[in-house]
Amino acid sequence: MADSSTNKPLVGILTGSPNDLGVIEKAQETLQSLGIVSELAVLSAHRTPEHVTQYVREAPGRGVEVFICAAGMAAHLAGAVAAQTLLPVIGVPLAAGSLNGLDALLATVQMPPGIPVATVGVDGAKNAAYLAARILAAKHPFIVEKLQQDLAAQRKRYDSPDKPRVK
Ligand code: AIR
Repeated sequence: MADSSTNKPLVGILTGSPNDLGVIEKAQETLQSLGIVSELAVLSAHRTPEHVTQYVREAPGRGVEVFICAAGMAAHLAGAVAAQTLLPVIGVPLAAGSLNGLDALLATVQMPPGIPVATVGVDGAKNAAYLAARILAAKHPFIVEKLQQDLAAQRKRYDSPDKPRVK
């Protein structure tokens, strides 16, 4: 039997600074377009580490099954969360600071063996949401349906007869 969408936040989105919100809010919008409720909090691995720990401990009780963690510069938030949970963690390196995201990409993706962070591209908030949806789809059939509809809509945009692939 297909399950129905839920009002529980299945995804917990964290970001390291209020200045990141313009990028990471796209993850929340994308999840919403797929019928997935999420919650979004500004928490820093360096500036508010105790609050990160408290958040990771309490989020599953509200329904969170996947974390998306975004940060720029020395981006340790996703790793710090992955160190404290067995739930999947998706890292979004952000283009903040003079290195334009290369620093955050390496800090997020280069995790030690045994503590994985699934890392998307720099500023890849949308793909973080799609990856979270695909992870959740293994358990929630309503998300499979939403993803199939979304993919069909994407393909339609490229397969329209007035847009030939070869000119
Ligand atoms: N940051 C915040 N705490 C730890 C890290 N790595 C990141 C934020 C932001 C960047 O540092 O995610 O992208 C700069 O933060 P701010 O608040 O100075 O703009």
